[in-house]
This record gives sequence, structure tokens and C-alpha cells, in this order.
Amino acid sequence: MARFKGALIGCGFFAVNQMHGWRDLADVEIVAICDRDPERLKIVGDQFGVARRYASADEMFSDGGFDFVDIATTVGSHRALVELAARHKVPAICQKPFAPTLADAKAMVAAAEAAGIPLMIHENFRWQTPILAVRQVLDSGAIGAPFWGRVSFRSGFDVFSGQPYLAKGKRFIIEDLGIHSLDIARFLFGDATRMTARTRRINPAIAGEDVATMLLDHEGGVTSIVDVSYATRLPEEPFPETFVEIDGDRGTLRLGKDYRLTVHSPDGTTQSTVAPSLLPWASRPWHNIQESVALIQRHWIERLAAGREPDTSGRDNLKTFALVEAAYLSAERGETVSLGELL
Ligand code: NAD
Ligand code: 89Y
Repeated sequence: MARFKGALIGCGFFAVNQMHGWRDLADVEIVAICDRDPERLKIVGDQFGVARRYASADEMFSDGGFDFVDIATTVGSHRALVELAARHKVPAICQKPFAPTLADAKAMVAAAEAAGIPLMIHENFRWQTPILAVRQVLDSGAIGAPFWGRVSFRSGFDVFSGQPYLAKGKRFIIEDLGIHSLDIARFLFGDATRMTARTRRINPAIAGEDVATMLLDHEGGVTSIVDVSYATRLPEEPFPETFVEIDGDRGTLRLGKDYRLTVHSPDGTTQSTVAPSLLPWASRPWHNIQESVALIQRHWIERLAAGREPDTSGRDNLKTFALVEAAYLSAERGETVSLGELL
């Protein structure tokens, strides 16, 4: 019998990856699923053999019988569902973006803390194999102390066909994708203190911004640039690769196309490929993201078993989400925003 029983809310586009990830973990069984769309409930229930199916999260929690809940709905429902989990004292994972506003996100952290339940944000990009490889080089000291960095995601991939809601929101790329890039910047360079941002909308068919250029000051002295675009047409489409450049006081690191990692230091120059594995259920080009889903879910179970806070806990993710808010504020005002004003 599985040691951890889970429930999942939101059986849409991305949840299928999460269901695969859970199925691969020997200690875990998803015993109940919920979606207010009966068609999605049937598709996912049949594909993964889940008998307990609910149209209402309230009813699912009332029946209970699970040790954690995985919330895979879009942002508008996150606060209500996390607060519902807190009322039932059920540990919860919540997809990014954390919430519609920073005030909502803070209220969700407070609700989880008051209920004494762990809350993790499904911030999976820092769990991508190439990003973990970059972090390992930094930790090894090979390039010394970093003083400058760039986290870059530029693509022309059609994300709107799979996720049509992305074309409709007033906010687009920073809230949806830049949030991952900003979290990677925190993961590699430490927490940020100031943000300066500029945004553009190039695609006239969408409501929000599809290009953002952000300049961050980090606590340890690193200056970084985080730039994201879904309006960039390249000869070879890199979706969903994140490129990273880091200059340190001993050398440099470059993570480029096709997961090529170059590390240069006084000891020499090494080149390697740090590609993600293609899990049996995964498909290109999404496999990089899909593998990181499996890795963050394993991390959740390990920390749940150990009674320890996950790395991307709600408390931690407030600092990533504050960067999102700061970027929109900075772009709107044309000014630099201090994170201290927000947190
Ligand atoms: P989707 O619209 O395809 O699926 C969401 C599902 O949730 C729908 O089937 C909807 O009916 C259901 N739902 C919404 N509110 C509900 C409620 N209160 N009760 C029950 N069911 C409810 O959306 P998606 O593309 O799967 O995205 C879901 C989330 O995943 C978003 O927040 C998105 O940003 C995130 N996402 C994350 C990654 C990643 O790499 N971490 C990638 C893609 C999407
Ligand atoms: O929703 C986004 C995410 O989190 O990763 C990529 C994506 O699916 C489209 O930008």
C-alpha cells in the first residue's frame, strides 16, 4: 500500500504531467481527483485509473482520506483552494503563479502556517537538469564568486494553443514564464533587493506583455539580467530552454542551446551536455519541464516524510512572487522598485 495518498484538483493541460510524476513514485497513490469540467475529470480519471472523482473540491475534502493535495488549477482559484486545504489541515502543493496578488499570496502563507500544514509552490524550473548542473558548477567554486549573471528565455513557440487563457490576461509573460526565470535567478544568485523592468507587447492578438527585460540587484552583490520573450523568432526554436551566463572572479559559465554547458577557469575550459532525460511518458520539447515536475514532486514527498520545509515553500516563494509584482510596478512607473517595500 502506498505510504502517501494524494488528491489532485484541476485535471487540465498541465496536470497530466503531474499525474504521470505521481504514478512514477512508488510511495504515492493519487486516490481522488477533482475538476468542475466533467470531460477533463473523465479523461484524467480513465487514463490514470482513479475511481474517486469530484466536481467539487469541498465535497472531496469532506470525504477526506488523503495525506496531501496537489492544486493544478489556474491562478484565480489558488487562494480559495489553499485556504480550503488549510481548513481541513491537509498539506498542499499549489501550482505557480502563487496567486493573483501578493496580498493573496501572503494570506495563503498565513493560512497554512496557522493550520500548521506545509505549503509548497510547484516552482519546478529550478529542478531542471541543466539548471541543477549550473548550480553545481557555482557550488564547486570553479568560476569563483559570481558578480554578474543573465537568465534568458527567448522564444516564438505557440503557447496559446495549449494554454488559451495565456492570451487573455492583462498580465502575461512575467506572471506566467518570467516567474520561473526570476526564481532561477534567486536560486543561482540569492535573494534580490531591487528591480528595474521594461515590458513590451509585440503580438497584437494577446492582451498582456510578451517581452520583459529586468535588472536585479542581489543581496550578495551580484547584478543580474532576466530577459524573457515569446515574440522572438529564431532560426532554431529553443523552447523551453533557459540560457544562463555567469561571470565569476575566477572564470565564466555559459549554458546555451541544446543544453551545452561551457565552463572556463584558470584550470582550463570544459564543454559538456547537460540535457534532461526523456522520461517514458514525456515528449519533446516539453521533456525538460516534464522531468522537473517528477523531481519537484519527489522533493515534496521526501520533505513531507522528513517533516521538513520544501525548498520552494510558500514562505520562500513569496520572494519570487514579490519580484513579479516589483517588475510590473517598475515597468508601470518607470522606476526602480525596492523589494523591501513589498515584503
Ligand atoms: P487548464 O485550464 O488547462 O486546467 C485547469 C483545470 O482546472 C481545468 O480543467 C478547470 O476546469 C479546473 N479548475 C479550475 N478551477 C477549479 C476549481 N475551483 N475546482 C475544480 N476544478 C477547477 O490550465 P493548465 O494549463 O493546466 O494550467 C494550470 C496551472 O499550471 C496554471 O497555474 C499554469 O500557470 C500552471 N502551469 C505550470 C507549468 C509549470 O511548468 N510549472 C506549466 C504549464 C502550466
Ligand atoms: O505556463 C508556462 C509554464 O509554467 O512553463 C511554460 C508554460 O507552459 C508556457 O509559458
